[in-house]
Amino acid sequence: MTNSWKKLLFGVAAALLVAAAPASTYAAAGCGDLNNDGVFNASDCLILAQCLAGLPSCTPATLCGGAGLASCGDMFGDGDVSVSGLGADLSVCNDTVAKLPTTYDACHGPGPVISCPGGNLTLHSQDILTSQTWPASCKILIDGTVYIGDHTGVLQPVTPVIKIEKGSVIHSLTGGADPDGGSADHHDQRQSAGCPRAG
Ligand SMILES: [Ca+2]
Ligand SMILES: [Ca+2]
Repeated sequence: MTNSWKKLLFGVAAALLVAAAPASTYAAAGCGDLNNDGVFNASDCLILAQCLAGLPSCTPATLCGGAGLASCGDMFGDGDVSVSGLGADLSVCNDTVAKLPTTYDACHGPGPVISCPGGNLTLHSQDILTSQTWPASCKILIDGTVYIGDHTGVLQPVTPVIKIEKGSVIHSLTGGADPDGGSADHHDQRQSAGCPRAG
């Protein structure tokens, strides 16, 4: 068998594997679309309220098109859809329907805790494009101009939010390399300090 035939057969086999790949069991319901009708509105928030109240009309496993409550109902984006955690999700749901601002974009919660070896971290001039959490255990020195978001104003698919834990220490170095001096700036983006507001 020639190399070209081997390549051809391999290509056919690969195509068959792709064709045989199982389709997703559930169509992905959009963020907050608990009844999976293709629209996010107050009806979805009513379902969340029923779940929060523990009403039998809430059947978590059947929500979000059968994928389960957690797959589209975690509107605060903290991974918690327990009864005690649903209050934050319902708050974001109601605020989003009312077109009120929320701390985080719907279904996108606090970002990961930053790496802070030895408890000290120096941030030089940069754009922070994704959400992150600054822990109280980390002393942060800002040496330059740090933008939350793109400094040219380009909006990100998910609005970056810096969660600054209560008790955090942040210093700005005035003698930094950036000619503007040390500063923290937010460019039409959002910051949260202390406990995140749920909506
Ligand atoms: Ca819906
Ligand atoms: Ca949640």
